[in-house]
Amino acid sequence: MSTSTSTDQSAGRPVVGIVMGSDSDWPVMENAAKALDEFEIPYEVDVVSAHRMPREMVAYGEDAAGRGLKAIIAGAGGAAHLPGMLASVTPLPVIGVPVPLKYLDGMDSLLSIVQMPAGVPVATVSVAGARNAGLLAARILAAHDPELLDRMREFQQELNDQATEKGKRLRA
Ligand code: RP5
Repeated sequence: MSTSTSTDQSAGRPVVGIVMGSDSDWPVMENAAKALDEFEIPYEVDVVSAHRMPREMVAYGEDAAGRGLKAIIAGAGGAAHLPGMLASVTPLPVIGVPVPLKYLDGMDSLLSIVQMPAGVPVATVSVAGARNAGLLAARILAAHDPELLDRMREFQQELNDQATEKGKRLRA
């Protein structure tokens, strides 16, 4: 896992932060990075553990908007407090990714992330749903970026075409 990187395709400053509680989360979280790569969205990657490095975690959340980030994707497993704690200290949209661990099939991670108190939203994707987290971040950015919006429409058309083709093959 690389830290504080932007994509190869884009030399721009990171606009999405991908953070996780441990480097052991990376096999799941790299799918968020791959989705952002597909849309040439610059991002940064880091380990920011809510429990093992709480002061750094608060600093990351507090500084994120000022550093130019527009959204944060946060993944964690088990007692997964990272997305919610980041959402409590940043005004940016936070997308939470429940990472499944050895026990409980990710239910512990999911429930830790999704059950946020009113006023502190986290957009929670499915267990191990880091690809959708990346795509959701792309949509958030696309709302203010007509070019990115067009690319998202193209992507949706590709999904449509692929599904249609699969139906055709089944019917043949
Ligand atoms: C969580 O504890 C991390 O997000 C990770 O999913 C889990 C286990 O971390 P390691 O013990 O593998 O570093 O905070």
